[in-house]
Amino acid sequence: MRRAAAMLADLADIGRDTRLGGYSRPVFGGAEHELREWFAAEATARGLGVETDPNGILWAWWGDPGPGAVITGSHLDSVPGGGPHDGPLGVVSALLAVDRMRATGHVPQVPFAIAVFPEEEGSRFGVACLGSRLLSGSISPERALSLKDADGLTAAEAYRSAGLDPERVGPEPRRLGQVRRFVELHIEQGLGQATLGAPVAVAESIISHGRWRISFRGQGNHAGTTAMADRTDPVVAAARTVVDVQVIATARPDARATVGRLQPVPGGTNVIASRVDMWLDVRHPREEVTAELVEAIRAAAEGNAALEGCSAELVEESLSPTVRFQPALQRRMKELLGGDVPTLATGAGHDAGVLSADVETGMLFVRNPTGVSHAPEESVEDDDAEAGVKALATVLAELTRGSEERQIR
Ligand code: HGY
Ligand code: MN
Ligand code: MN
Repeated sequence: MRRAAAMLADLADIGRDTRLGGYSRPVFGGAEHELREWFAAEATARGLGVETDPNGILWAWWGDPGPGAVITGSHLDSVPGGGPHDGPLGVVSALLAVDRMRATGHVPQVPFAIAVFPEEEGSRFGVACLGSRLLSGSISPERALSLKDADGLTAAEAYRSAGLDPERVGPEPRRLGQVRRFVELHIEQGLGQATLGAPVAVAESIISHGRWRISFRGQGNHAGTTAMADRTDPVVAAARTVVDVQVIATARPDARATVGRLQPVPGGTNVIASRVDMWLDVRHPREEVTAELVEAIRAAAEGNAALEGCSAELVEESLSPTVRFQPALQRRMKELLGGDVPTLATGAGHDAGVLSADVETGMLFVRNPTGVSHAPEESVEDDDAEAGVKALATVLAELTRGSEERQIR
């Protein structure tokens, strides 16, 4: 039986970012396309029937599609300079779980597929979980297709370049209606399991989180001929706001707020910027607190802009409510894996979170020894990855036994 570490090693050179370190695998870019091809080949080699739906989601069916389906899988796109496991560990584990189930002679008694969702990170077009949001109708095709990447290319053009018809992008209620349960395996993005000494954990919830763009506008000018008193410099307003973001979030228990991306325009060393775009990521277990934090940051941005004679505009780009995974499914997974498997809340969003509004969803986490993620240093111990595959195979075998209807309440 192949080990997860060996299969992950097959992907080690795809999308490696020599400038940032780690991996940069934007959706529908060369590297992610190569990974999608790799997945299709691995699934086909296992006799799974592979199809790409109009939203660019890959489905690898073991048997025929149909109602009451059990799905597993994750994503292959990454953040810029991300780690090797965020996404691919769930896809690799799903393929190897099929091998384990087959090795025991198990044949799913209900429709079963591995799904690979595009643009989970939202790193190219700014909206997290774009594929699962399109599938479930939680983003309109019009808005999705008009999203632009850093080069000004629209998602519609990216879909077209990936050989997909933008006209067909949109909600697929019939396809989604066929899915009964979705269990996603993912590296834990935090130190919960390392602290507990648990190689595998069951997800309990995802905290609410969203992304906002704040645009500060001032007057571009010459760095050498403009006296300090005569400037309306949006970079100064943005810089003050970045510090305010930290102060506001630090003052609120369990709050997280981040500015990881900030773009002065035009971005010349000897040029006072005319505009700064900065992106805000805010998260809290309670949605209403996330909203309060954003309002406080909006007020700070407007105040900082006014001090510099600039303007500030805050626009929401994506928002995800707090998700509580299906309690009965959590209980069943814990029973199957030995009751001492912990349940953990997470601060990271996932496609399983988006689909939880329509499908019974659950997640399995694999221990992250350093807790670091969205960075090249992300790692998983080989034996923990194996424990994850084994746990996923155990859960999926049970959910596809067909007789499990009686046991999950
Ligand atoms: O940003 C997140 O929470 C996830 O990694 N996409
Ligand atoms: Mn992920
Ligand atoms: Mn991620």
